[in-house]
Amino acid sequence: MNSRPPDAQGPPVGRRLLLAVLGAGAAAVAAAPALQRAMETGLGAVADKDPTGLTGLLPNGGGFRYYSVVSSVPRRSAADYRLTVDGLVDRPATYTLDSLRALPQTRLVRDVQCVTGWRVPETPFEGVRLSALLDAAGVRPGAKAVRFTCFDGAYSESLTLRQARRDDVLVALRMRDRPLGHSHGGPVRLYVAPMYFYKSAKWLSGITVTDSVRPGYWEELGYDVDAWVGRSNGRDDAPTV
Ligand SMILES: Nc1nc2c(c(=O)[nH]1)N[C@H]1C(S)=C(S)[C@@H](COP(=O)(O)O)O[C@H]1N2
Ligand SMILES: [Mo]
Repeated sequence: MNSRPPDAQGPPVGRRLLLAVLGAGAAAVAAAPALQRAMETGLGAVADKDPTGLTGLLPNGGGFRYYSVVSSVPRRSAADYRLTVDGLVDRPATYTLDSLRALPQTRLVRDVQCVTGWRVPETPFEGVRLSALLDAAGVRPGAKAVRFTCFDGAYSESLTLRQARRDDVLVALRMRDRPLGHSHGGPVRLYVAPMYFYKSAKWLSGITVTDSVRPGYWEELGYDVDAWVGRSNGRDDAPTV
């Protein structure tokens, strides 16, 4: 397999997590190909029962690794997926997957960079510009930030309104020119091209416009809220945009 361990250049929290993961043992890592197959065939058996985060060391296909902060994530089919847009807006909305597909789609091809060190070159993402959903909702004066929530029930993210309106921030429906699979956060994830990949919340279910930035899951644990690749988290990676 073509995975390499995340480097240890990350912030202290990342290093502690990494050590915990490595401490969980080489046997499980050796089982990675089988686990990877299980995830790709949709069984997700072992990954969905691993509360240690060990699965973060596993490849998620094409150089990606699988990350989830919870041990099991419910599946949302095309039929039962919903995305709500609410908070400081004039027109709160609920989107189905079909209604997102019906909106103009933008395709971007950039590198993906995880804050733990791995990078995947030139990855196509495609979806609806977040700015389009914000414009449709009618952001009220005084709004300053956007909060993202996920149907895994635990993860969250945040952007300033200015960041959220960039044209390289997508509500992504496709990755690598295929519909987003469950392990990559499907059917819909956030994609924030210029920032470390933890900003790209998987299993996106809520977009709430707020009056101040509320730090996301990893940001509460010490990662930077302004997560520009190469200009944050004490790292000097080449920018992704
Ligand atoms: N809901 C949710 N989104 C998430 C995460 C997570 O644990 N839960 N991990 C983040 C991190 S740290 C990374 S590197 C990427 C991993 O995406 P992948 O599983 O598609 O490789 O998802 C980001 N989005
Ligand atoms: Mo990450």
